[in-house]
Amino acid sequence: MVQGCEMVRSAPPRAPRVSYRIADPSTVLDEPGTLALFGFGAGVSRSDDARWLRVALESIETAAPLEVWQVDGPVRHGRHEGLRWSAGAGWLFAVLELDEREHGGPRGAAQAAYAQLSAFLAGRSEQHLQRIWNYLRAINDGDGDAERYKLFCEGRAAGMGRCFADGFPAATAIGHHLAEPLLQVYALACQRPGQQVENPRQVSAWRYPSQYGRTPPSFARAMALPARDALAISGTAAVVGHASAHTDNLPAQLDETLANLEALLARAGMPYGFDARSPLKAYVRRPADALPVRDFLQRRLPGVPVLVLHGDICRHELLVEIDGWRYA
Ligand code: 3EB
Repeated sequence: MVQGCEMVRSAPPRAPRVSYRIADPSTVLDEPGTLALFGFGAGVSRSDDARWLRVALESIETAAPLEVWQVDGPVRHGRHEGLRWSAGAGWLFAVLELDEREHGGPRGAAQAAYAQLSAFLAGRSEQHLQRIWNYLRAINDGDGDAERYKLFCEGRAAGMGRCFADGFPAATAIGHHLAEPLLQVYALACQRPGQQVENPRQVSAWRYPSQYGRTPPSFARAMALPARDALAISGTAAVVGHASAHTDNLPAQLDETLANLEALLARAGMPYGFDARSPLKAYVRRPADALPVRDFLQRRLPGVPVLVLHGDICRHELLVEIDGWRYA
């Protein structure tokens, strides 16, 4: 038998566990295996720990939980030219926060963020991007191709470079309401590639016609993580084919969004429905929709952890978007 030079391949790393917890941030950061920790809105505390991110979206809960990502081994963390990162057990978390004013607007900021992330990943063993979140201010401002979301899509495509060699990651892009034009981009990458999953009810985003922007959005509908033990689900809304459905009709948009989520689970070979280990986030454009959305989800997905956040969806006619995780 020829002894090849191929490296011995161990099993792909087990998916990070994602959960919502009411806890003290420093206690969670001290737990072994904490890869990343998120607080939501202006009220949360500050920390210099590279794994801590204050997300620029307000929660509708008065005492919002933290979101915790934990892996099966020790975690190291650091900083690299404005990027913050942590790594352990085959996984990498990276976050960038850019001021658009230093990059000439949303296009330049997105391009800089994706170029920096791409360059950083290229030097890491965990270079397979699985999942990415993007939060930018006033996402629907501007008309036609000058809408800020569309400029963001152009900059993202220009900056992404090699980190998309495996195909696009699963993603979310949501508008925040801070006064400052802050672009937050954070990502989960792994030593091994995942598998993109598309939705049979929807046109793939990168094939959207040009009415949605000169540069189509670059994301996959979901990513099956390398060990096939979890599905990372992109922001999912009432989009059927490439069209927005049920303009201004919240209950109908919620029904359509759930149908899209169920179709995605089926295509990925995941068990039907969601459970207590499958945390979801619902982003609502109008604060008054937050309680109806939470009630709808409690009724239709009983026992599923849901965090409802105030955020604008990238098409002005969409009122709600849902993303999250499904564990096998
Ligand atoms: C959609 O289906 C809704 O630009 O990264 C969802 C998830 C949406 C991610 C992105 C956009 C993005 O087209 C919008």
